[in-house]
Amino acid sequence: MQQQVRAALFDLDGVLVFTDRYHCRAWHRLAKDEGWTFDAQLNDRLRGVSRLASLQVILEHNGLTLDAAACVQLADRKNRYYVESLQEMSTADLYPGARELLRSLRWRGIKLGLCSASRNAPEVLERLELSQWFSATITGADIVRSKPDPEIFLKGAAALGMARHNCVVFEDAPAGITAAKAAGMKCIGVGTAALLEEADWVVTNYADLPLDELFGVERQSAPA
Ligand code: B16
Ligand code: MG
Repeated sequence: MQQQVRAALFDLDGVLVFTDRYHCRAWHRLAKDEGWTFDAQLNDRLRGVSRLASLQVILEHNGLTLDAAACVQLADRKNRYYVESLQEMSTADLYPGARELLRSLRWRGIKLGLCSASRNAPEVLERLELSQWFSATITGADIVRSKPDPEIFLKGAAALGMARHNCVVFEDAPAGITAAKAAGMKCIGVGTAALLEEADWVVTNYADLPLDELFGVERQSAPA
């Protein structure tokens, strides 16, 4: 793998930043408005799932079926609640060691891409001053098929001018790992091994990653 890896494709929520608590709060507020049941366990099922698909999971859990126009309105309202909370987001929400990992990979000459289902990903990256590290950003707005479809990672690789076998994906959601494997890429699962069986490696602490072994030691210029 050492010779081949030239690019890393990062998921956002749960990999670089803990936006899940803000998503959870926004869904919870919408559920309260509407008199629906919503809890932390249900929120766990929404990791890496697109906005409208997340709404479907919540509706199903509540035994509800709504027409497409009503779903769009509800999803828009949840998004307004989420966007409001971006003001509160700070470096305290960063995954520990994430910024250091990005710096270290760039220092090794590894190209970086962001591949997140979140249409708000560019704003989150700006807010946390992470945009500078990424040469390409692909979001839910750029794809037709959500993870576990490989589309988002294939687009990320293409945007970086990389072949699939040159890319390694960092993902926290089982559907994202399935997507990475379907794209023909190596995958580092971020979280607990039991949930991320399909991943090639699993890590909880980025400081434990054997970077020389995985990415080589080549040094090139990186932003300050
Ligand atoms: P938005 P990721 C995902 O981010 C979140 O995990 C998921 O909870 C959210 O519903 C999805 O983005 C869409 O986000 O409503 O902002 O477009 O894990 O793919 O980085
Ligand atoms: Mg994620």
